[in-house]
Amino acid sequence: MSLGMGLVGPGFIAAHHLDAVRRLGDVDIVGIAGSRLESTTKRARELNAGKAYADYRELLADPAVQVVHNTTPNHLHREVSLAALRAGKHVISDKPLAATMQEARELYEAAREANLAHVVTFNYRGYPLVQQARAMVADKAIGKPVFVHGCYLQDWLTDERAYSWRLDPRLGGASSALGDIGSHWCDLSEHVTGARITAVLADLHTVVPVREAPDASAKAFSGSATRSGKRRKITSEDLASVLLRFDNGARGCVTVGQVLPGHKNDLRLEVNGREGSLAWRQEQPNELWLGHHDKANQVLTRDPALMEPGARAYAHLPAGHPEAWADAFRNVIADAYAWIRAGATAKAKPLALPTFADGYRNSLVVDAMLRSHAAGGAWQPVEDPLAPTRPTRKRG
Ligand code: SOE
Repeated sequence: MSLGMGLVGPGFIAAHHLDAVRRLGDVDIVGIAGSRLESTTKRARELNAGKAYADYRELLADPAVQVVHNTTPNHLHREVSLAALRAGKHVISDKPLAATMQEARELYEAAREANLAHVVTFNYRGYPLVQQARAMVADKAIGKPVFVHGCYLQDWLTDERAYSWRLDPRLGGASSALGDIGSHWCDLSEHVTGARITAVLADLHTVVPVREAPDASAKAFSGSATRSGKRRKITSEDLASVLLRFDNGARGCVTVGQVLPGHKNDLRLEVNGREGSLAWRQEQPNELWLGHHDKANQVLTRDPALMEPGARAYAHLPAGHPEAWADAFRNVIADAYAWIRAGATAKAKPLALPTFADGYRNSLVVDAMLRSHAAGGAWQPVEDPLAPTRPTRKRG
């Protein structure tokens, strides 16, 4: 039986959500909702996306919609996702889960009570070789991880005439680069290692402190926006360097920036263990580097025949037929719908699928980074107020 989906927030990423569900073959695109009926109608036509709703509440009231994809700007995530859960809809939300840690917590708590699927699109988990790396670390193929490092670098905000709503704290949240892309790296590092970031020391910087505001809201990767001549002061970070400590004792570091010429979507993750290393690069996603101390290093090219069974399920083409971003995105969406069809119980959740719990956890990590920088670059713990408290041992 087909499931009906509706999407709220028809911006840059919306087309990829629709593309992913189309590729599943058993999901009906019922319609989309935006902020203005006229532009939403135009967009619905462009995307061949069914009805245009004047308001997201109308979409939520439509019984044909069982799954809501929330691709609104960050400041609307809470409102739309909460309303969708309350309307009994499964929710697939764009990352970060919400604009603040408090809102993310509220969403996570609401999702936990709801018996509905709750997914946050940390889509880089959907790459077959990311799953291969995760399986190899879990199988102890590289021994105990001791160092987890990498970067997420982009250049689409290099020009001071480039602008995005992400830079406005009222729309994007207090953090810009960390919330937008650092969040992906942190999620990926925890997913691949199975370890949790427990403390951070962050140095944040705004390389471009004044930008020319656009006439209309600019899209990510769109280059310089249309000229308006209006200057706008930027307070959120476009560059960050962070030291990390993980709960398994591993140390780490990550650099994140969106004003770094030449780097398009350069996410890299390396894990060094006591017995070996592995490294993966988003822009070369069909290769996994395996490092050794006592023999020659290797490169595992994505080949279903050579991969761990769990990871193989994420590879759809034979070796030599590259799979990339849209395929990984589709894998996450496919897992989301598989979970919905399996009843959305905790037990039925596909291992690789990121939920609101992961989104909330991620917001705690980014929040600790902001606190660390505000404290002048001091170590800050990543505290989870919802974690069950351990019974305190009596002395004596
Ligand atoms: C812009 O930086 C952006 O589109 C992010 O918002 C996405 O999450 C990332 O996958 C690619 O870059």
